[in-house]
This record gives sequence, structure tokens and C-alpha cells, in this order.
Amino acid sequence: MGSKTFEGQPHYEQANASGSIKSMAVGGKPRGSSSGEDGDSNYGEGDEDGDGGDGRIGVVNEAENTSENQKRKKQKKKNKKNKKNKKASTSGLKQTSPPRVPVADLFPSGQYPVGEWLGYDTEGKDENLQRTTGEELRHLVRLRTEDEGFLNDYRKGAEVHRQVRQWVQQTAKPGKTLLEIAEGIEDGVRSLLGHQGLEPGDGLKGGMGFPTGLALNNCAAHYTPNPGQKDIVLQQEDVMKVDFGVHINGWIVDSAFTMTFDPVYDNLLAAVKDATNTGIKVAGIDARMGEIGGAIQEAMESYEVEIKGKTYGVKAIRSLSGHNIEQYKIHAGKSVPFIKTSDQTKMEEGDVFAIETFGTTGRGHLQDGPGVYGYGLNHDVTHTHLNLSSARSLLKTVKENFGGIVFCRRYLDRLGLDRYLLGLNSLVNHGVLEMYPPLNDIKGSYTAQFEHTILIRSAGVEVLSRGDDY
Ligand SMILES: [Co+2]
Repeated sequence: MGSKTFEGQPHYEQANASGSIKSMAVGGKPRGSSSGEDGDSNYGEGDEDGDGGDGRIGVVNEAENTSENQKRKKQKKKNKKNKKNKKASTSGLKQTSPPRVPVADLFPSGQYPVGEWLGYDTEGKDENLQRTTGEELRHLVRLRTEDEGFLNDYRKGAEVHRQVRQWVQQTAKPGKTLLEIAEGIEDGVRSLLGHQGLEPGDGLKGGMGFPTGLALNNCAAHYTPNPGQKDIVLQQEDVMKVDFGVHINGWIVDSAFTMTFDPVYDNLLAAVKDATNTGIKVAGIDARMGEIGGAIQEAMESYEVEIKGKTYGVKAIRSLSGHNIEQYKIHAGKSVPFIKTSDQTKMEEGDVFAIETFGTTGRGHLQDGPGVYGYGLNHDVTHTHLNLSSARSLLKTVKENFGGIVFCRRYLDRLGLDRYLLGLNSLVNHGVLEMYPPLNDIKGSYTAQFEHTILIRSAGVEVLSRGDDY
């Protein structure tokens, strides 16, 4: 889920950055290969050989694709020592399609796969690199980020995300409705977590991290089907951002990818995938927001894409940013822009970040679209007097089922609630609930997104949601 950039916030873009950088790209080819330093990872890059043609997200039938097999073999060799670890913890059971087997049954040892591990390159650097946070605070975050229970729960959420998205990649095809896809994701996540979230309190233990985002084409983010709405059928020419979250005890795995069914968009997707991986590579203790943004922008805007005979330089979207995550709080205050800014805020040990980027063939400035994506408790408002009894009872329901987790109207419907709109609007008007609208670039443009959740640990960065797919 993207964090909206504060409108009044000035951006200090590099003069002529897009022009000069873009000119370095010829025919939409990236300047360098899109990845590399994953020597110690469980989840290597799917397209590390830089084949732009494989920029599309999709599940490859290994038996039928020998080059894919060779690639996998190469990957396997690299990951040998970690793969062993992973295998040891799996049971003989297999995930079903649609996914319904709780991951707890698939991993009877209770240990979930470690994400991609990116150790810090400390050579020649200040040995006090990790001494950013005060000793006392550092001790407190250690308790959390080096705590096996916390880590294992977070890795479990990531495993649920990987298994559910694999089903999406295999089954979301033109002709399906967005409602079918969204409900399929949500049924999958809840089943794999073993929390249907229908009893008060159950949804706080585990569930969706926010409303399933299925934004098409010029809609970059924050679209989910609403009850009573006309079905939207996925089309062959659509560019669909699939953005969903999995939370366990309020700790959200926020990860997203883009699906297309026409290779014409391959370079757009490759640009955004590269940009997100670049952001991940430069993330770490002491990394500054504005500089990470600069690296992201440089990667993103080195690509071109040709659609219907017209060539576009891929542009980084200005209106959204990556964000840090706290318990039951998807946007906790730090923002990772997709462009160079002067923001000197640092990443610190213990931070959880959603590193996401969006690229577009449009303007890069988003406008609020019609309708509503979701609602979430305003974390700044602690006490409000509410006259309307329906507003009071709805607030109680929200607190019992979602806490600070952003929800959509479909999530209220499945709890058996009806005629809640008056109460809902009252809570929005009192500032108790924040409302999130869809975010659109100009008509006719195409936008893409890739996102991972990472953990800033003392010795390196763990890319929790990394998979073989992206
Ligand atoms: Co996000």
C-alpha cells in the first residue's frame, strides 16, 4: 500500500535529472543489469541474467521451459546452503489451488523461510556504523528485530504472501472480474493464516494488512472493488497492480507486483522492478531517504517503453512513497520517495520498511479518483465525542476487528454489518477515520508497481517478502 506524499512538501529534484539520465538509455535497455548481490539469499532474483523479456510476472511451467530450468539450476547452486534449511522445515503436504492449507500445516516445525539476506558492506566504512540509535533504544529494538518469535512471525506472514500471490499469478487472467481476484486473495490469506476474522478480536491476531489493491492502467494505487459496484472485467491490455498485505499481530507484510498480458509493457515493468530492487540495495542503517529516492529515480528513469508506436521515458511517480511500518500502522512517518529529495531522515536498526516504487508513462503526479478505497483509524485522534449511536457502535466494531489496520467496505459486509454508511461517514467527518481515495495518473497512461517489505537489522537487511517471482 503506497503512502501518499504530503502535497505541500517540496521536492528538490535534480536539475534536468530525467533528461540527462534518460539520454543514457538506448532503446529502453537498462544501463546495467537489474540485480546481482544476492550471494547469500534464499530468494534470488528471477531475472538476474537481465533478460528484459522475462520482466513479466507469471508462473513459469518449469517442465516446459528449459532455459528457465537452467536459470533455476544456476540459482539453486547459489542458494544451496539456505535451501537445505528451507527444505528441512517443510512437510510432505502441498498447497492447494485455490490456496486453503494453513501454512502452519505446511511447516510443522513452526520455522518459516528466512527472507533474502543482504549483509552490509562494511569494508572501509566507519566501524560505528550501527551506533546510530541510542544504546538504550537500541537494546529495545534488538529485543524485537533480533527476537526469533518476532522474526518468525514476520517470515510466516511473508510465506503466506508468496503462496497466495503464486495462485494469483497462475489464475488471474483476462475475463476474470476484479471482485473474484480480490476475494480469492482474501480467502487465501485468511485460510493460510488460520484466522477467518469473523469473531471479535480474531482479525487482530492475523488477517489482511489493508484492502486488496487491484489498480488498473492509469489508476496507480488504492483501488479495491466496493459492494454493489458494477463488476470490472480484467482485459488483455490491462496493467494490473496487485497490492495486498498480510498481518500477524499487527505486523504487516506489504508487497505488490504488476501483471500484464501483453509483452508491450515489459520495459515499463522492468523499470519499476529495477527501481524497487535498487531502493532495496541502497537501504540499510544510516541510509538517507532523499538519497535512496535519488537512486530509485536514476534506475527508473533510465528506461523507455514503446506503446502503440509511441515512445515514453518511464517516469517515477511523485505523489507516492515507500514508508516505514509499525504495529497496526501501515504508514508510520518515514517516507522513501521515488525521486531525489533533500530529506536527510535516516533508516535505523529495527525499522520495518515497505520499499515500493511506481513508474508511469503519464505525468507522475496523481489525482484523487472517484470513490473510496478504504478507511483507517486516525492514529492522531485519541478521543472524540460521538452523538450518533451507529457511529459509536461502528467504531467499536472497527477497533475489535481491525485496530489500526486499513479496511474496506467489503470487510465490513462480511462481518454481517449493514446500513453502516451513516455511521461510517460520521466517523470520517469527525476525523476518527481517515478515508483513502483511488489515485490516478492522466487518462490513457499506464502505471506499474513493485514492492517488498524489508527489515533493517543490525548486520544487514532482510527482504522478508522476496520470492522466486520478484
Ligand atoms: Co506499501
